[in-house]
Amino acid sequence: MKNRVFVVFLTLLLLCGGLLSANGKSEAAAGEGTGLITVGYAQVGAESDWRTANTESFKSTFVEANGYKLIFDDAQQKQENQIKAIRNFIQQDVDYIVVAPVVETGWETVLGEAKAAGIPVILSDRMMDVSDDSLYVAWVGGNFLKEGQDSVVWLNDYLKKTGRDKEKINCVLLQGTIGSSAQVGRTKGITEGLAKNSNYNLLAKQTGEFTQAKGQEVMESFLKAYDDIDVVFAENDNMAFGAIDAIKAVGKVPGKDIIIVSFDAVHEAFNRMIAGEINADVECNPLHGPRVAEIIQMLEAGKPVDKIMYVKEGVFDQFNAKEIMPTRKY
Ligand code: GYE
Repeated sequence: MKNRVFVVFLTLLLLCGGLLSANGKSEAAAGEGTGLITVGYAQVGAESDWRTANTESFKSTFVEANGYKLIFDDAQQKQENQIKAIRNFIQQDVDYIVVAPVVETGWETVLGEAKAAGIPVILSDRMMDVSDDSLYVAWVGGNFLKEGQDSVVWLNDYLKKTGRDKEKINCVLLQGTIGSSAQVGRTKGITEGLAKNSNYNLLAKQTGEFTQAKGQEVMESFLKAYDDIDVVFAENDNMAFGAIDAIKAVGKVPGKDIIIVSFDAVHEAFNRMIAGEINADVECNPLHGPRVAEIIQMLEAGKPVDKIMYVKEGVFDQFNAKEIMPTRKY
């Protein structure tokens, strides 16, 4: 009899446990029971080759075999979608929230909610501009201002090498998503760099939203408006690919009639440099998955982490692309 009562009691207890984990903190509870660390990643979208490589880096790092459960959200380049995703992660009581913010501003409220829920937020790739930096634990990404500055330094050297450093040089700029830190930093670096030399004339700048289609469209309008463009700065490779198509369509030769300086240095950009269509490419490394995992492991071990971590990046051009290409990982 006693045994029977005990068995019924045990069954009830197990049932209760099952019910509890089946409601409320559903997703995280699933992670909890398995000992996995649950990570919600609010990704920007799928606008570029860089972004695809970044997504792949997270998906291949945050796998069960490494002790993680990843909840991935693609915001389709919309901040409101990212805010929704973050709120979802909070509701699911994930262990960590990772955000690659579409734009820099407008995050205080939702990050405040994550903080109140006791969920650490890690920023990756793009930065946020928040008044209280205790709203996030750490940020890791590229130094966009330096990237912009490096692109003009490359152009200065190239024009000197090709004997054009005394010429008047007309430039156009295809910008990324306005208000994203990748755009803000690169635009600042480029425009300030150009302003240092009175030979440079920045004819126009406009956003191509970091996409190939929009990059092509904006370049077509630049080519209609100006018949004497010497240099295009494209704030990412996909817009440069679009610009190349636009330049070819008006019968000009990309890389020769018009110098193209781009950002990211993805695989296809190396092909284009080898073909002489892109003259130079400033590297931006998208492989942040392992970097964020390292931050999480430090936090799990109770160790302090650096608040801001810049990834070291280089500049490649049509002269060294062929030699460097085999060493590239994205
Ligand atoms: O340059 C671009 C992507 O934020 C650094 O976003 C990233 C940028 C990258 O769409 O290709």
